[in-house]
Amino acid sequence: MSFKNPIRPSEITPEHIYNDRRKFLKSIAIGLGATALSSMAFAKVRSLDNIVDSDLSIGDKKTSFKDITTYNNYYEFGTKKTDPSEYADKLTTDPWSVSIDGAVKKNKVLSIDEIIKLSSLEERIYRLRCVEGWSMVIPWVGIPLRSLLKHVSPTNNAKFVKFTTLNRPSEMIGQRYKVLDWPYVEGLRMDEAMHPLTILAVGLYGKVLPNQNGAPIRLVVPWKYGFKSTKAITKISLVEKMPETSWMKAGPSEYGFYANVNPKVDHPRWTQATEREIGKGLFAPRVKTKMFNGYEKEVGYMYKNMDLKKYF
Ligand SMILES: Nc1nc2c(c(=O)[nH]1)N[C@H]1C(S)=C(S)[C@@H](COP(=O)(O)O)O[C@H]1N2
Ligand SMILES: [Mo]
Repeated sequence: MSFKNPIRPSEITPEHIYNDRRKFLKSIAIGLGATALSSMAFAKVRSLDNIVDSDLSIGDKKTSFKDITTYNNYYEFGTKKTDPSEYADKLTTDPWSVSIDGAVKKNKVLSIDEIIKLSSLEERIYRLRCVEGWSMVIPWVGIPLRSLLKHVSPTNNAKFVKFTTLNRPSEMIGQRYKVLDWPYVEGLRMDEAMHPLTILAVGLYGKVLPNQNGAPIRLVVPWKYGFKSTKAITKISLVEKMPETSWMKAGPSEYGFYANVNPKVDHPRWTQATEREIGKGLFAPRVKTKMFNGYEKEVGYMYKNMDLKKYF
């Protein structure tokens, strides 16, 4: 399956024109006053410049851009791996805003640009391990989720973070079928959300995130199965009770809230001890899955006294 429309205006416009245009838009915005700035749709001219390398990247060989963008799980566009790359270009990602509410000092609605400005953009190379038993190594571009959460000042009642994906069946053709309870909902415990490894990704391979990978903004939690990494986020709520996620509703005995990568706890229908690396060919031997996807040292403390067979 071919990758239909990866090119964004920011990539096809020569850099100086693009920068001038950006300055121009900014000057209009200033002319209109500060409030206009936040409501203007900057997403199209957004560039991912000044990306810094992160110490938290892994050194593994990256999966190709083609594989990362044509082998996807994104049920809003269908359940086949090639459906997202085929149908996700229909999604309008501009304008876009993310609302943040619940147990925070003040509710906020932020544009992608405003979110990006909360912290420096980092390249984070992470292995994405899908619960289905395959993995990829992806160079994400994003900011730590904790930068955004600190910005909204969570109150003491914030125990969990609930993420909600866009609900727009007119553009997300898979939402016309009730394969999951739409909109897609996921969640993290507060300490997991605040962990430095947890990021909001807005790009990959140095470019603006392709729609099939969750544009304009998606979560990435590298020690958890891929389904925790909510795509096309429109709402982030800080809540007191553990949110019931779409996957828990779909199959409570198969998909738990925690979803930590764990080679010792099998899925009821298949093993989690090994994984197939996408891009290595069908005959390449499966590799051993690592506890917490290789981050036991960094994240193990959060689950110290928990029975991981029970809290899977
Ligand atoms: N909104 C939404 N987010 C989603 C999914 C989905 O179906 N809908 N699938 C998840 C699953 S199962 C995986 S493995 C990853 C895949 O991310 P990628 O396609 O960018 O590799 O996205 C996750 N995020
Ligand atoms: Mo997955």
